[in-house]
Amino acid sequence: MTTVEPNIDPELAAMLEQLEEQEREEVVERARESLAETLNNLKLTPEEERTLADELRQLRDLGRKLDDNTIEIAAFGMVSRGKSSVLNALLGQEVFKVGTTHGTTLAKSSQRWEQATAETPGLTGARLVLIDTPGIDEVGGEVREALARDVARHADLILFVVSSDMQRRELESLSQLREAQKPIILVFNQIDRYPDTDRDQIYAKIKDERVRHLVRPEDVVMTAARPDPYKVKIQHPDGKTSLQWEHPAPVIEPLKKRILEVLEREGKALVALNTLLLAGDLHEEIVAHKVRIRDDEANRLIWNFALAKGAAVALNPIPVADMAGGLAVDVGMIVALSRVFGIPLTRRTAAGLVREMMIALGAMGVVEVATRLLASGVKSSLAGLSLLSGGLALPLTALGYGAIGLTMGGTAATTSYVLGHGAKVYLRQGCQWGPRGIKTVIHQIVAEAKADSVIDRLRDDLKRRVSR
Ligand SMILES: Nc1nc2c(ncn2[C@@H]2O[C@H](COP(=O)(O)OP(=O)(O)OP(=O)(O)O)[C@@H](O)[C@H]2O)c(=O)[nH]1
Ligand SMILES: [Mg+2]
Repeated sequence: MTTVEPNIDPELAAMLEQLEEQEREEVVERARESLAETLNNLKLTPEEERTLADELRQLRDLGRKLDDNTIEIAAFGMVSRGKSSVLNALLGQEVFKVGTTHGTTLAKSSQRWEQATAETPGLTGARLVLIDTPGIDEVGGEVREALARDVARHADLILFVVSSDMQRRELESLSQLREAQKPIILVFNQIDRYPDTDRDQIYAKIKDERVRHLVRPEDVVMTAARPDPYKVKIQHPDGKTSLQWEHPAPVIEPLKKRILEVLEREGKALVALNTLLLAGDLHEEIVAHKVRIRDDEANRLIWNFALAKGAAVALNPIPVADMAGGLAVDVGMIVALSRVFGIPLTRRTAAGLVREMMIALGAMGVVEVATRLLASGVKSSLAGLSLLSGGLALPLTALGYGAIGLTMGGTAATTSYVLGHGAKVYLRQGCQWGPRGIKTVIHQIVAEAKADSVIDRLRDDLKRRVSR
């Protein structure tokens, strides 16, 4: 195959290339607006804001990044390939720590790269930042993946540094980064260590075989960021000779040139698009988290209401079980639930919902719901219940008042549980029963409650509560 895929997603690349200067400004503007909108539309409770503080901070940082026109360039790769050295050479200063031992760089750190923007007219007003990262093989597996994700997520341009033909792990990690749709420049560093023919062979191999499907050939660049010093014999005028260390100048210009070319052409729009992508990810995370928080809160609320109602019935079975008082509890529960979902319902609407769900429970009937859910051990006491409704006094004494109370309490609690979860589905779907319809929703909740032995758990909790 001879086709060469561009460094970033082909559609994205084509779109970037077609953008006129003015349109690029518009992309930035759109990113800014969409970010502000995202933040405004989240409508979080103070509790949710606390739990989601980290994601929110990242979203706000993104806004700042857009305003400052910050472009993040991250060095990435295995240990001792010369990541820190490459960044230092670009800066023309020893800013990042360099060392012969593997794992010299232990954490992500950054430094502004001012000179580059001053030299490149197309980048005036941009704020370039170089980011150094630890070698990916130094940190443990999970940490490494998290780091790769983090770098891939935030960086606008990645310098993937290698110092010989690529290892399998380097190829894997390069393709992972590539999936994040970020432009990557592959830096073949330490070329001073190879004789010219070897160097050219390795370069050709990397470019033509290894990464052809991942990186454009013009984005594979050779450097010698920190060439080894060598000794030279100095001939003095008096005829004596001495040995001196010679430090060859680094070879870094081709890389610098390539970075600036990429950024000059695509920089602004890239940052804007990256911001949009990242904002989208963060937004999704926040919403998913919010849904989880709300779901937990709703489940807690339903359980407590169900128990409260169950306890009231258990302690005073006959009058409360006739439902009039019981329904008020269910209505209260649904009103409370609607607040959790930020769609407050009136008591009237909530009562309507209870009625609808009771009808959907239909032939099942309240007692039957409970019977279906009950473990066989407690069925005997329910048998007593049906006798009771038949007007026989005997089972009352035979079973004992407490057992009947508990059974009726369990039944009432289970009904509330089913109604609560039904209302939760309805509210979560924006006050709709959805395509499955109310009956299916309710019957599914009953089936799930059975699978989870909800009634047993409710009865256990109820027993504890009533006997306190
Ligand atoms: N000969 C030669 N040596 C280099 C070059 N670049 C870096 N080195 C040497 O390689 C070693 C590692 O360099 P670093 O820049 O610390 O490498 P790193 O990838 O940041 O390493 P970690 O932070 O440990 O992951 C040092 O001894 C450098 O002097 C180069 O272009 N040529
Ligand atoms: Mg380093």
